[in-house]
Amino acid sequence: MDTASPTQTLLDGADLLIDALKLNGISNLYGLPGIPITDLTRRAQAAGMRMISFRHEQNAGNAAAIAGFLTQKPGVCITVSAPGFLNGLNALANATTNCFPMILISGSSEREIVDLQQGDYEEMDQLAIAKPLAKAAFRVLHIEDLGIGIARAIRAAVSGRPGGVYLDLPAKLFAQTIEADAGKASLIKVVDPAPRQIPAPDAVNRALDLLKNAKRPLIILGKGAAYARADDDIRAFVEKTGIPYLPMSMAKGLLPDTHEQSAAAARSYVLPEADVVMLVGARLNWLLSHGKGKTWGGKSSKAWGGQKYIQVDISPTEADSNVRVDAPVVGDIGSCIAAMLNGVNAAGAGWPKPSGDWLGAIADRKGKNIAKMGETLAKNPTPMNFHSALNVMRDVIKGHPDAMLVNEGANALDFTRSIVDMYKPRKRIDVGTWGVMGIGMGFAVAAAVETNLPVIAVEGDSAFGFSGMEVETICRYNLPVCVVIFNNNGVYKGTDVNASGTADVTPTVFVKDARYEKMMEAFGGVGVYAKTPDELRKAVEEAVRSRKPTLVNAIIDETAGTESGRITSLNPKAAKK
Ligand code: OXT
Ligand code: ADP
Ligand code: MG
Repeated sequence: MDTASPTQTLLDGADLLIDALKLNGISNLYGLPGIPITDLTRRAQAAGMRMISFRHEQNAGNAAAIAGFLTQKPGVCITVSAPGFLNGLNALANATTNCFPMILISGSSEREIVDLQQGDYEEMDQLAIAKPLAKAAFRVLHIEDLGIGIARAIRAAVSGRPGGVYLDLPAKLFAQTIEADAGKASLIKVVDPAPRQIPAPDAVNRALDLLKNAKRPLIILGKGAAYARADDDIRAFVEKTGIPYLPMSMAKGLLPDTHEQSAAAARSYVLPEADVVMLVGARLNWLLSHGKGKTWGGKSSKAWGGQKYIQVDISPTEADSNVRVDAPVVGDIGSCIAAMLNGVNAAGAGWPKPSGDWLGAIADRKGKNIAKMGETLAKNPTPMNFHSALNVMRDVIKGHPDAMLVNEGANALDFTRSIVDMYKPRKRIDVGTWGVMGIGMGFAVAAAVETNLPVIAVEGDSAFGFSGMEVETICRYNLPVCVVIFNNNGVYKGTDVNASGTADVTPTVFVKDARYEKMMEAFGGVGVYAKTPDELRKAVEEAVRSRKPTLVNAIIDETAGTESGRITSLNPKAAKK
C-alpha cells in the first residue's frame, strides 16, 4: 500500500521513512514503541509492514540482527531515545562483532537542547555513543535527506564485512513535511547493496598451490561461510578436494554434520596435526585459540603450531590478525570458492586427494569419540543429565531437519553443539563470537518470523532469564516456538554453596525446582514440566507438530554441569587450580 493517498500532497518524516524501507524490500520491523516513534510503529503496520513489538529493546535488537544473518538484508530495529536506545545498543554491538547486517534506528531528543545539555526529555548524544560500537553511524536532520540516510545505512550494513549500523532520527524529523512528489523523488532504491568482490587470480592460485602441496590439509568453515549462501559450491569444493573440515558452531549443517569428511568429532586431534588450514569465513579469534598454543600443537601457550594458513574472507585486514596467513584470498565467499572450485575442476584427476594416513587417523579418532559419545547417550539416568536430554533433542532435529535451533547457556550450549547434529545450512543460531547470554528469545522470534519454520530454543535456565519475558511476545504473535529450558537450578549447576555461612544463596544458584513452564501458560501458551526423556520427547514433538507456543521445563541433574561449560580454562579462578 502506498502511504500517500491521491488527496495527500504532503508526506511527513514517518511516511517517508516507511516508504524508504519498503522501497528497499524491508518488510519486517523489530522494536518497542514510545516517544517519539509510537506513531511510526503504528503507521508502519498500517502501511503493510510487519511490526513485531517486544518487551525489551535488547531482544528486538537481537531479533533484527539475526534476521539480517538469515536473510542477507539488514534487519531493522526501532527504539525510543536514550534508555530505549541504550537497551538496543547491546544488540547493535553484538551484531557488529558477529558480522550480522543490522540497522538500529532510534528516535532522539532535540539537537539544540542535547548539544547545550539543557536537560531535554531522554537527553543523550546518541550518535557519539553508538559510533564506536557500530560499523557506521549516521544522523538525518532534514526530511529531504531521509532517503540518503536509509541508503547509506543499508549499504554500510550489508556491503563488505556486514555489521551493525546506527541511524539517529531526532524527534522533529518525524513531523517535518515534504511535497509527496519531491519526497518520493528523494528516495533511493539501493542498487547492488552488497557487490560481489572477485578475488585476484594470483591470490586464488597461491591458495590452491598451498592446498595442493599440503600433507594434512584441513578446512574450517565459519559463520561467514553460512551467511554467504554459497552452499552448493562450498559442498562441492569440500567433496572434490576430499579435505576434512571442521564447522564452527553456526556453520554446522552447511554440510550435514553426519558427512564422512566432518572432523568435528576429532577436533582436538586435527587442529594440532594439520599442516595447512583453510579458513572460510572464520576468524582466528579466541574460539580458535588465536591459532596458537597447545590447541594447535604449539610448545607453549603463545607459540605458533607451525601451520600454514589460507584465509578466505571479505575483509582485507583480517589476515595476519593473530598468526601469519600465507595465502589470503580476499573477496566474497561465493566468488572466492567458485574461483577455487574452478581451479580444482581444471586440475581434474590431477588434484591430489589427502593421504590415506591423514584421513585414516582422523576416522580412527572420530570413531572412538563417536562410540564414547554413543555410550554416554545410551544411558538413562534419573534425574536427566545434559546427555540424556540432548539425546532426545538430537532425535527431534534429525526428524525435523528444517527446524531452526536457537541455543544459549554454558553447559546447555556446549553439550548441544557437540551432541545435536545439524543437517542443513543456517539452522543453528547461537551466542556467537561474544558468548553472549540474552540472544535466545529475540533470535527465536525472528527465526520464526523470517522463516515461518518451527523454532526450538535450547536454553540454560540462566540464559533464558535474560530474555524470558518475550514468551509473551511469542504468544502474542502465536509463533511456532518451543522453548526447552535445561533447568539445573542455576548458572553452570545448582549445587554451589555460600562459603560465608549467611542466609543468602551463592551467586550462581537459583530458586530450586522453578516452574518456568507456568510463564508460558500465563500468556496462553503450552507449558510442560518434563522429568524424563519420554516426557521431553513427547512435549517437543507435539510442539513442532502443533506449532503452538510451548515452553518445556526440562529438569536436569543440578550436579551435572561444569563451571563455564567447555571453557572452564578461561575462568581465572578455575585456571589457577
Ligand atoms: O576432540 P575432543 O576430544 O576435545 O572432543 C571435542 C569434539 O571432538 C567432540 N565432539 C564430538 N564427539 C562425538 N560426536 C560428535 N558429533 C562430536 N562433535 C564434537 O566433543 C568435544 C567438544 O567439541 P567442540 O565443542 O567442537 O570443541 P571445544 O573444544 O569445546 O571447542 C572450543 C570452542 C571454544 C570453539 C567451544 O567450546 C565453543 O564454541 N565455546 C563457546 C563457549 C561460549 O560461548 N560459552 C558461553 C559463555 S559462558 C559464560 O560467559 C556465561 N555467563 C556469563 C555471561 C554471559 N556470557 N553473557 C552475559 C550477557 N552475561 C553473563 C553466564 C551468565 S554462561 C552463563 C549462564 C550459564 O548458565 P545456564 O543455566 O544458562 O547454563 P548451564 O551451564 O547449562 O547451567
Ligand atoms: P565463526 O565465529 O563462525 O568462526 P567469525 O564471525 O569469526 O565466524 O568470522 C566470520 C568472518 O566471515 C568474518 O571475518 C567476515 O569478514 C567474514 N564474512 C562474512 N560474510 C562474508 C562474505 N559474504 N564473504 C566473505 N567473507 C565474509
Ligand atoms: Mg543452568
